[in-house]
Amino acid sequence: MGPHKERHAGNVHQGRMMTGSEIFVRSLVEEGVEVVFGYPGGATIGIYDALVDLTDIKHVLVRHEQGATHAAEGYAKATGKPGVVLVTSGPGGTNTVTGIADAYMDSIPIVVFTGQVPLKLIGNDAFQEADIVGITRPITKYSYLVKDVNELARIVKEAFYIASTGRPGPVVVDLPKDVMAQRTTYVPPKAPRLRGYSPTVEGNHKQILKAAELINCSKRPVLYVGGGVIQSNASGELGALATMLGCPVTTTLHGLGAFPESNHLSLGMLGMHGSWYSNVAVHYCDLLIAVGARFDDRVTGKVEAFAAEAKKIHIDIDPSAISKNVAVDVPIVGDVRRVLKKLVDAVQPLDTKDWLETIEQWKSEHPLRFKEGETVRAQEVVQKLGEITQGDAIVVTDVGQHQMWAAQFFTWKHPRTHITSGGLGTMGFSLPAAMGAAFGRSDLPVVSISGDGGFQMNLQEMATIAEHKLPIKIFVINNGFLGMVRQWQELFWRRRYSHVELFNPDFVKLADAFGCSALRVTRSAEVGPAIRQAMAHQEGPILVEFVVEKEDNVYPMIPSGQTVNEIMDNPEPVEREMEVGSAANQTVVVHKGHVVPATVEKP
Ligand SMILES: Cc1ncc(C[n+]2csc(CCOP(=O)(O)OP(=O)(O)O)c2C)c(N)n1
Ligand SMILES: [Mg+2]
Repeated sequence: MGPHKERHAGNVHQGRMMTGSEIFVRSLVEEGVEVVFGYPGGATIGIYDALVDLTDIKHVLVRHEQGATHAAEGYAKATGKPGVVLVTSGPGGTNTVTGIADAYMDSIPIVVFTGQVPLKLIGNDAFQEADIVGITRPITKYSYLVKDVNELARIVKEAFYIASTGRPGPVVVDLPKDVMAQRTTYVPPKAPRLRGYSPTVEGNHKQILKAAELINCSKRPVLYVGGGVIQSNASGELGALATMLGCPVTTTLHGLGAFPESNHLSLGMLGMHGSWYSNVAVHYCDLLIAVGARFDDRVTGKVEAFAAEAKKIHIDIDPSAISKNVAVDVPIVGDVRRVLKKLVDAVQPLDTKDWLETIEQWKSEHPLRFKEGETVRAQEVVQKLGEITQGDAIVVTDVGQHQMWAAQFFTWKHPRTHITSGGLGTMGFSLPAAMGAAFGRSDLPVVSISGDGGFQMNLQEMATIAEHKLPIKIFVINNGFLGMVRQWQELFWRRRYSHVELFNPDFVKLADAFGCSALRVTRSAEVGPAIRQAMAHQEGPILVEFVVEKEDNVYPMIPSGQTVNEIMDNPEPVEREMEVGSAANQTVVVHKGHVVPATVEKP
């Protein structure tokens, strides 16, 4: 029984005969579900009937099932609780596939309930039949086809348990129409005990001691932090370890927010579009402590060359993530938070003064940068948003150049405030995911940032957002291009642009049609005032279209599959005064793109 056992699902009570649909709804209430993102149809009409009298759970009628899955993901990321989706059979199910794959790649706990044709019709090419369990098998953590109403309550409980424990992920539960119409008595299910599934949460003591030994003799350590730190609510423990060691911290795209970027130990994001100094620091570190991260290829580039000389510790809840891409010296399987807690007790403060000075020097010589002019640049939109909100906002980005600029130029401060599609890179993610986040959290403003391309992939959810008067700030970064693809064509395909220029609608008029306030920004001077106006707007959503430089590029960039030696830094000059401190004698020679720090002895 969950914490909500005192709650009742409408007029449904234990003891009497109930339909599968009533048991289903009751089970959701028992799980403490607050919001369901759904879309009805023939196969789920009985379930929708059971929702009519339900007051404990809010059902949000999305405008497309893909929107429902991304909304569930946004809700889960912002709250830490599983997101719930309810769709009909056939096309209802297939429309959820992208969102399920997205949740699988980014380890997001969602439970997707799909209607199904009656059991006896399965396999008959029945109307609106699709084998959703088969279709989603490679992209789910687990899936169920419910064949007996007496198993329904147990299966729902297990589905939530599997989605949200261990390495989280999506679970699909397929609900045949006839099973949902059968009657039985509701028996509260016991706590799940599943053969072959018991995630290791406590890290192995000996391994933790081995890791501590490596840490205690390191001179140039780097903490490489992924989304697992946020998923396990371990930011406090991470901060304690970094501070105690004086160890610089770099995060992946999904790790943003796990460690405050205002801290001098922060290196910001690493990887293909990470900061110059984070990638160089990882290259020259003598110890890499990977925490809740998976050595994704967008982070490592050419794996053999990634922190090649460094000892490596890898802490992760998922044993299959260990040494999958990069072999490590000390693996620790367990819940990141519990492991970090023990590790803090086993290590000693390090003398990293020289290492941090070298890094400061790199930061001053190769900062993330852009030049402001008369026209608008996406970087400045994000940077001003960070300044105006002081980092106190949930920012949900889409996929493309604007996503990378947001990662780079917003000063990330809190966990669960950066939400994006990282693993799958799903355009169209931001708007529905922001909607899900806004249903889950009202303590912080929610800002959706999309490109002009991705925004058009799920813009139907504008209707849902307007209907519920969600005060989401919808920023559309309009560069008139599928910018990220254009950048690759410019840099690696001799600027032969192929189908990347966009013919766009009038975004302001479009917002108006949905009953959403809107404004357009075309000059740099208007950026700050427009953001302030949007942040102050409380009566429902507001869309701001930022018409930005058409052909701007994201830098630094390590081309796909290459090494830090091939890093392309921003051609724009460094304008800031160089800080001259005790590290003044250290020079970093960048020569034909090769990085040679003169004073760091090679490990
Ligand atoms: C569903 C989907 N289709 C195609 C892509 C490939 N893709 C990655 S970024 C990108 C361009 C995105 O353009 P836009 O939304 O305008 O953002 P910008 O890069 O211009 O900021 C494309 C087409 C993708 N990631 N997702
Ligand atoms: Mg664009």
